[in-house]
Amino acid sequence: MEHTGNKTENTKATALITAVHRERYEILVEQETSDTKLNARLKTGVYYQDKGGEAFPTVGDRVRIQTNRCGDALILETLPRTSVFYRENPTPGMERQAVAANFDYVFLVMSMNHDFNQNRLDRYLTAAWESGATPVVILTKKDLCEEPEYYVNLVERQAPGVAVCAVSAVTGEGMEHVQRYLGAGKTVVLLGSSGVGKSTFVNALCGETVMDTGAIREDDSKGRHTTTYRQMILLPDGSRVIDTPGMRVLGVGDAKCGMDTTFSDIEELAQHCRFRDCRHEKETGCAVQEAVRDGRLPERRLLNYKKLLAEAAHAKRREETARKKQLRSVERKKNPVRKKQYEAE
Ligand SMILES: Nc1nc2c(ncn2[C@@H]2O[C@H](COP(=O)(O)OP(=O)(O)OP(=O)(O)O)[C@@H](O)[C@H]2O)c(=O)[nH]1
Ligand SMILES: [Mg+2]
Repeated sequence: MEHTGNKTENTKATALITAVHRERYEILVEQETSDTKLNARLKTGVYYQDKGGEAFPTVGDRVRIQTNRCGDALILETLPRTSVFYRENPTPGMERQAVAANFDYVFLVMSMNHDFNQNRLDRYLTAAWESGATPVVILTKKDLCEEPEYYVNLVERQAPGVAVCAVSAVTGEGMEHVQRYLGAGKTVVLLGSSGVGKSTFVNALCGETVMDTGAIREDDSKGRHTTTYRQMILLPDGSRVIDTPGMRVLGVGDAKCGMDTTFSDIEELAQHCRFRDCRHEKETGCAVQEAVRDGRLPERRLLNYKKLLAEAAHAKRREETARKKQLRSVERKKNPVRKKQYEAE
């Protein structure tokens, strides 16, 4: 740690966020000899006055901290991210929040039972490409599935080029295929609905029970939200896995890049539409509708594309409004004259 030498003998360092609770963060201060686990809180003056929701630290973030002699740690700054997932802020008008950061791979976890859903896979893929990391589809519960190849083929056709691994975390079958995405310095984040087996998968990777798991409902395979907060688990081989609570609905955000990659087939067809601003409804010369008519493009896929596109546009508008509001609020706090003007407006 770098000694600042001031009166309170504070020291500054960088740390990794390993879990987020309501207002408490679990952090790991990486040091030459051994890593230290600490609890930390945000420096309110920095986060609540100057920065918006996006900058609030999340699991996987590297942060600059300050510690005092008692071992209390204050988070001063979130360092730039290489990849990140966001979700809409539950408070209307507030900027979106980061869910996980700085991962290399996104493991999209679906079980080969009632949970399997192609529209959800599109949504997950869009969010994964948008995050800046590489998606890998993990199909779980192979030991319970009579025809795993059926599901593998469906994913391969829907997401050409995306790796698919069919595994059983209970028997260990297929787990060896996952190893190529792990290793010292690698970070993966798991995404998937409650009950698909994310935590069981983490335990299998770890070789011991580090996460609680819970039984699913027999009739529809739905889980019971056993994992309640995001947590990073350090595997014996030096890789890091972020387990998340089951998210059935994951927003795609302003997902231009994610949409382009996930629906590259539709984007490619759209190049051949007669009108550049074709909405692929009833326009003459629409190459996308033509592909639906002659069976080259499943109608389900086009409908889902339009749905996610509309969602992305809505998210973009929402974000722009929230960002303007945040800017005004920062300016108001920093500039008392403007503050008076705002109050008068
Ligand atoms: N047979 C079998 N059961 C599995 C497998 N993976 C998970 N399960 C079971 O599925 C149920 C749900 O597993 P969890 O690991 O708790 O699921 P989760 O995705 O972490 O769920 P949340 O924490 O609620 O998001 C448990 O009863 C597990 O034992 C598998 O590969 N084979
Ligand atoms: Mg879990």
